[in-house]
Amino acid sequence: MEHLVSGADEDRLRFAFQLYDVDEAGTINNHTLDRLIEASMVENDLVFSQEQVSHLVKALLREADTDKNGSFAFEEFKQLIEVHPD
Ligand SMILES: [Ca+2]
Repeated sequence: MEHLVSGADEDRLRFAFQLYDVDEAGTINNHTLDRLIEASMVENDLVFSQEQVSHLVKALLREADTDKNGSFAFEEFKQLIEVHPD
């Protein structure tokens, strides 16, 4: 399976990434990802416990943190969004 991101989508992704890259370190850490997931759940009227969110974040990190440094670089973030387009 090949996932292609159009130029517009990539721009949107980069914008979203920069929004969450609050310390402008070029990476999104697991705490930021916690908040990101909670926010997207509220948008979708889902209620998960803190523990469930934390499990989900760990699972996402396992899946997409390809260099295993505990945070998402843009390329890793992009891969994550392509795998989970919602
Ligand atoms: Ca990483």
